[in-house]
Amino acid sequence: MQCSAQFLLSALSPAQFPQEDAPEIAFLGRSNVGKSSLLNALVGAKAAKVSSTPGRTRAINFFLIADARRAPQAVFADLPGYGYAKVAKSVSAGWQDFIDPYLATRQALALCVCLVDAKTPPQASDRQLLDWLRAAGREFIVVATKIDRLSGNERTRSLVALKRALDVDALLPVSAKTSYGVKELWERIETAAAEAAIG
Ligand SMILES: Nc1nc2c(ncn2[C@@H]2O[C@H](COP(=O)(O)OP(=O)(O)OP(=O)(O)O)[C@@H](O)[C@H]2O)c(=O)[nH]1
Ligand SMILES: [Mg+2]
Repeated sequence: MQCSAQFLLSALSPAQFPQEDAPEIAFLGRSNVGKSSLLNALVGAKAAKVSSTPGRTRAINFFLIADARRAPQAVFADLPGYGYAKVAKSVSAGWQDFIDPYLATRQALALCVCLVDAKTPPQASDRQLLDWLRAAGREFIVVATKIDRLSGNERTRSLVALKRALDVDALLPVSAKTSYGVKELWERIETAAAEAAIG
């Protein structure tokens, strides 16, 4: 998809969230899983900051996505990572203060893109997030990131183990490095955004 991404704002409290006038896509996952990188791969630009220091993204960063050819516009929300031991308590406290409320009440939220690392064994924190989203009735897609780091056999094994542990039927393998799976993810995002715009 030909599109442009424009940084909108960083929010650290619900009062700072932008107006809800376009379908929103949230990127969720543990620190360092590749949220910002995947967002950049989708828009084909370095919109979101990528860092080798886990826990760098502390606010919800909102980006306005404008498709050159087609409506609707969308907003991408890059959320802070969770579940990383080295991340300061102040960051995990942020989850209760503004990320839980965001996920629970945000009307514009059309799809949660949940990222899990293809090379890391299934994590309890990922399962907890998915169970939370299921209970909240949120639509989500689970993607396995950094798939370029695994060989064919490792890939298959890892995807089977992740699916079972996370109790999901489908898992989309992606790589921000090679763009593997990025087109399929765009299709899911466009469908969710279009449905939200209509409904
Ligand atoms: N090989 C490979 N490395 C990746 C890929 N995606 C991200 N990385 C690397 O993983 C690290 C973390 O990437 P980020 O995109 O900053 O991860 P994040 O989830 O946004 O991290 P936080 O904002 O700290 O929660 C960086 O060193 C990236 O270069 C990928 O598809 N393949
Ligand atoms: Mg990030």
